[in-house]
Amino acid sequence: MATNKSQSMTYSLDIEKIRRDFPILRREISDGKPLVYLDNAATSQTPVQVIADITRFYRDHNANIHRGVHTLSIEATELHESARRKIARFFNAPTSDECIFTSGTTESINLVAHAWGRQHLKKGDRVVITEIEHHSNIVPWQILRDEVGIELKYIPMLSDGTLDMDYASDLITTNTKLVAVTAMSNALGNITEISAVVDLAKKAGALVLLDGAQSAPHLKTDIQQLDIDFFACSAHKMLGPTGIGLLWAKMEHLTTMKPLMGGGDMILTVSMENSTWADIPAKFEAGTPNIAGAIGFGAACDYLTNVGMENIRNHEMQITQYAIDKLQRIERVRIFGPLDSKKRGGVISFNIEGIHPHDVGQVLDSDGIAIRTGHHCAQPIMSALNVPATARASFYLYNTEKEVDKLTEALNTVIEYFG
Ligand code: 7TS
Repeated sequence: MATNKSQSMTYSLDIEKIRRDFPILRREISDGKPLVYLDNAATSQTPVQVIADITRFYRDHNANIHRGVHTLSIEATELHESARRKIARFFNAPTSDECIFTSGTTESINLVAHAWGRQHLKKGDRVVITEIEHHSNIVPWQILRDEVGIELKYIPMLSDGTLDMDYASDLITTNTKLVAVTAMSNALGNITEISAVVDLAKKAGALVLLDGAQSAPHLKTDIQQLDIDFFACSAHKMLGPTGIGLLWAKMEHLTTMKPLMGGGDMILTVSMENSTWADIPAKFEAGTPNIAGAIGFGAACDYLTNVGMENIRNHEMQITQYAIDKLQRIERVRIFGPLDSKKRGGVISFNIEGIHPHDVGQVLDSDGIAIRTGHHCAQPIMSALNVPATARASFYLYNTEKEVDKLTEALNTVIEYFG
């Protein structure tokens, strides 16, 4: 699966071997066209190793966790908690107790906004986000603003989608309590200069939340090195199943946060009058969790570790640059975001002058090519670019230059077809 078995001088991954782990990549679409899956920023595909671990859980170990003395429950609990430890290791979290399972990035950010925000923020406190956020890192803060009266400010983007850091330094003042930013834009692919944001936040005494939904699958993430306070990501974008994600937070914050949901598994004692809370992380995980999902998330982390995050990043930079160079040669194509693949992940948003992105997406689908079109849940970016929507191709470890060739050939057909 891993390195040194190059198909060519330029690849550091054995892509054909990796592709064999993903049965869906053998699918055919629209009367026998091989699937070209370029919608990885929306969700990634799942390797057999992850599917096998989920299946094995249901076949051999299925039981509820943390509550049984019987063998299956003990096994299920151990598998669930061992997944938590794997995930902590993958992100270099100081302890797995700080890793809260959520349903995904959206729930993780909402948990911070409501469980931490309501507890610690008051009228007039400032929360700084950016113009390039996904809606899930905008809307929870707007809800909190309307409830509590916090000031919500946005770091604007420059014309290439990078953040205006001069503006940011004026915005991040001493009444700023939290800076919440995406590590990588899902609509443009830009990689945020996290250390610059963290420096400004620390100087102002503010905490930092990093939305890692797009970065975690593609860039090595070392939570301790990043020196942040909260980190959110989703398993389904990093080869894992849907409906499971991570909120990591420093223990000092988790200790002061009230639980958002009450119920089974999150209590120590319950009387008719009141209740006391279980230890962290259980305090934030009310109810029967997504046990199979957590196990699949752990298996996805194992898979990515075996391939090597640096190999994945190198492959994606190469394929993204190849795609940018080819797309630039098509006359009516406009690419958004930086043109240097070192400054972005494997996401390319583009438009073809005079043709609606939805039409582009539909014609590509008839060729078996899956891309996403629309506002990508990042409407402020669309407003800043003054476009209603873009077409977006997004790559992952199993995509090939041949697939990029198919994309550009199909785009030429789209242009011929619509004129
Ligand atoms: N943050 C970013 C940067 C994202 O790209 C997404 C999902 C989310 C948060 C929310 O993740 P979820 O797993 O909770 O839904 N992004 C996309 C996308 O670009 N296309 O579909 C989902």
